[in-house]
Amino acid sequence: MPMSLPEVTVDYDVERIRADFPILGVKPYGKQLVYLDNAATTHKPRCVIEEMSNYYATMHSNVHRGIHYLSEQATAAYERARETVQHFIGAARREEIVFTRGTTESINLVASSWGGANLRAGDEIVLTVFEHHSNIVPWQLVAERTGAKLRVIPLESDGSLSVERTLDAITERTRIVSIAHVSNVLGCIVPVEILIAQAHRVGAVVLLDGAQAVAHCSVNVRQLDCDFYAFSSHKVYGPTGIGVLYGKFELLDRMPPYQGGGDMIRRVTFERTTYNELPYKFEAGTPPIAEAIGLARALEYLGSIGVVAIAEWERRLVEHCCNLLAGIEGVHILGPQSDRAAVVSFVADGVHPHDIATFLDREGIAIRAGHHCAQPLMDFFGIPASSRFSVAMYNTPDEIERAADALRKCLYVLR
Ligand code: 7TS
Repeated sequence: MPMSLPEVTVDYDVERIRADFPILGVKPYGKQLVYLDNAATTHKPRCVIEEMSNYYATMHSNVHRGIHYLSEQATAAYERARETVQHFIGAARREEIVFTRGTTESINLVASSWGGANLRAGDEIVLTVFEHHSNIVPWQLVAERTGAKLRVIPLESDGSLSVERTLDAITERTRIVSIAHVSNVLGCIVPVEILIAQAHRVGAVVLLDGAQAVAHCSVNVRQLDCDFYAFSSHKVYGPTGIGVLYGKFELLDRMPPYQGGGDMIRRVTFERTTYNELPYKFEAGTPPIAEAIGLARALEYLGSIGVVAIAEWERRLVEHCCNLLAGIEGVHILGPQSDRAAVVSFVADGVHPHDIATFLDREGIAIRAGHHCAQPLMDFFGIPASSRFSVAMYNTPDEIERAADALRKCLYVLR
């Protein structure tokens, strides 16, 4: 092994953390699992699984409607979950937290509701080349409806985002800047403060796609002063099927409903319907109750370990990974190596990313290969796909070494 181990944070007990995640005991093909597909979804600690199971066993009911014991218990737990999310991301008010199905729905909600009400022909929606498809297509849909245009901030040749070019793209025609806080392919942490200030200077609003950020860096929406923030529970150790849209109260309050149905109304007649107050105006139908409770438990768990400690641990894992991959002939890491959170994507001369992923899978190593729902970024690099290692709080230097060794073996066999 050519590289030295990364320095281990004194009080970061990764083995204790690993013991909290039952799935890490699964043995694919009889091998020890090495799970490096955390950018796709993270695993769930036992406390989240138990919290959801306990909810179904002891208090399940529909929320906000039944006047009975179970419904009151369920409603209280669901609303407590909202407050946990509020405090976790530093929102000023509980009404600013809307539960959605995930990042994708959160962005669609803003594009459709805010975009539909505020965008006009000639207005510009500013994005970057590395956006996930779920932060591109909703904007294309609303652009078609309104005549607004997408303006894409170009990347430097190494895949980095220059501050100058970013500031140049945000002009008096900009109505919204919608950008990933952390790229799911490059792992770059975007210096969003500068662009938020510039957007506000020209009277535009900012949506941050935090799908890849919340589990890996501390996020405080009030300090950031972003107008909207979107993230998914399943990428922060919580269940699938639920996500969050944070929006500033004044903005959400002025926006029209996104979907119609139960719970989002105040009074319905065939002539005219009036809408419920925030956040219920945006939560039509029976919400994902157990999932909200599971998400809150996941955030408490994340908070108990500490996002700063996790970020430091992951930074060392990623640095170790970059060093090991740089030592393998014909392997090229996508994007700059600095300011990178949890994600390392790469291509290898002469071997297709899918073949790499398949080979590693047989060694018990789960990675991702493909376009990562970022086809414009693949086009920018002139590649159809890439391989991706993405880490979480429970990964170890030893796992990174096993993955790098398996990659070396794979390239030797397949080249
Ligand atoms: N935005 C970013 C930056 C993402 O990485 C993802 C999912 C989404 C939005 C959509 O999140 P969802 O929970 O609504 O699906 N990214 C990935 C990925 O990189 N591999 O699988 C899913």
